[in-house]
Amino acid sequence: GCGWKAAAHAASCVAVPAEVARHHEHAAGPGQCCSAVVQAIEAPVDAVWAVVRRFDRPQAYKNFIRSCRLVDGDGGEVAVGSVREVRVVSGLPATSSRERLEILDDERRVLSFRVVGGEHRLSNYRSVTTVHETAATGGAVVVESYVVDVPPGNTADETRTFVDTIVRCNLQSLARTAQQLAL
Ligand code: A9S
Repeated sequence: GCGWKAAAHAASCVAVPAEVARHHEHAAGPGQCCSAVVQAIEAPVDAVWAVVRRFDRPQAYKNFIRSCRLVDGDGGEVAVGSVREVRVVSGLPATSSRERLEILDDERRVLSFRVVGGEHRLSNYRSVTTVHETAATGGAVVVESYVVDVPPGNTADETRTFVDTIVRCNLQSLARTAQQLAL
């Protein structure tokens, strides 16, 4: 599967435990594609994780998201199984996305969600985000991998280019947000 390469890349900069790297090994089925993006961040790992872990506040760093609300929340408590509905800024081939929290591991700093609905072209999108400490510099490395259906009329390469661009923007914005937080 893919994603593994990015995890291996991260593992060469930081010590990524095998049980965390394993989360990035996606099996893309027929008609699907997957990829991963790695971002180094000059902020403490706790500051980065504090932003990433807020499943109810993706707009804190994802600039394509205009608003977010929890659906079926247990009084707003975020837990595995929580579903959020995000509204998207204009200019994208999308208006909304409904996403379910699959993994929230504060100890290993792993978050994963799955797209379960909405008005967009990324059916069955699932991503895994892990945050790692860089021992030498006191900074962090984030690895985000995903698998998604290739939309009708597009190629796997086009889909990866589109999604990689969004994920890279998100992680660059995450870097700025976490660095601000750490000041
Ligand atoms: O939100 C993420 O973590 C990652 C991605 C790739 C989100 C993509 C998106 O939310 C849009 C930005 C709206 C683009 C979805 C689900 C579909 C899009 O077309």
